[in-house]
Amino acid sequence: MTPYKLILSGCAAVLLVAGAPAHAHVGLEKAETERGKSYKAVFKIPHGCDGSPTHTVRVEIPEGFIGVKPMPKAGWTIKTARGPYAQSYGFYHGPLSEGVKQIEWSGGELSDDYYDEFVASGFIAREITDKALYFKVVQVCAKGELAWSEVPADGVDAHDLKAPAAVLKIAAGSGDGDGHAHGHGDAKSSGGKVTVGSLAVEGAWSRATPDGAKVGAGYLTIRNTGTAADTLVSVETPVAGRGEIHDMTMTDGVMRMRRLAEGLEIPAGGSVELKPGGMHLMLMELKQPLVEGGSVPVKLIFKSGAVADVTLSVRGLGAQGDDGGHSHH
Ligand SMILES: [Cu+2]
Repeated sequence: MTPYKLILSGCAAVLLVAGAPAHAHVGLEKAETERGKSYKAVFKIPHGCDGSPTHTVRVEIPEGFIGVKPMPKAGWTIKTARGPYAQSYGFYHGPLSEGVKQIEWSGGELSDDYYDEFVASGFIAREITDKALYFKVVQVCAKGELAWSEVPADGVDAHDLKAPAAVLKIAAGSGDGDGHAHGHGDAKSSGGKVTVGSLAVEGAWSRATPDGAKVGAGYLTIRNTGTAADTLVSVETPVAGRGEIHDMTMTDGVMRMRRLAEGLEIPAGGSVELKPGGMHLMLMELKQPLVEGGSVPVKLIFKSGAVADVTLSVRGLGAQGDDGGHSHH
């Protein structure tokens, strides 16, 4: 297949003419990402349709790219079409089962001599198993249109295609699926202690990280004054790509960390202390170093739906946790 050139002749007769000259393809600025991450899709439109200016750009959102929002663009009108997803996906604050499936920017005038970009942001669902997502893009011009819609069959190199869809490669990454349903409780904070329902979080701190470090840790104590157990299921923070709940164990004299995939249970009437050498919050893919004297906002999400917004105060590099901040009774 080659890009179709639509020629409107006379009243309504439409003629399809194959064989337009080879063109630079519509592509994505960042062509690879990971599951379980937000992704900004920047579509690069390199030219018009065989000399004719582009006035509409229409993008099909592939299954698995969820929570999608188009970026407004001066001089262009946005239209979106929403619909159900093939399945429900874990999203920040609860499962998501529908959303934007198509975006259309129209009413613009992009000369064939110019280059422009169209942007949509969203999230790559953790649940997908695809190695690539294909975005079919249609460019409608004053005269004719180009349909970038070819998806390579297994084993076919995308370079052999005449009008390939924009491709986003999905690296293995962090897609180990914890799509929990999250709800919000009413959290109260007072003097370093945060209570939400029958849960209380206190003594929250972190340790400064050396320049270039990719991970940080968080320590705190969670008390459950209720009559039912609850489980800390996930951790979110703006300073890191993702948060995990870890345990540390000594095996044959070697300290090992492991992710608590099922979360961390806080027994009814009991408490759990996260401290150096034991259980801890792990902040992965740090976006900035943690600086002594600073603070790190962290969202603790529990199975019951309770959400505690906690602040970790950052101590020095060598801090071991015995220098205050804990309340032992
Ligand atoms: Cu860890």
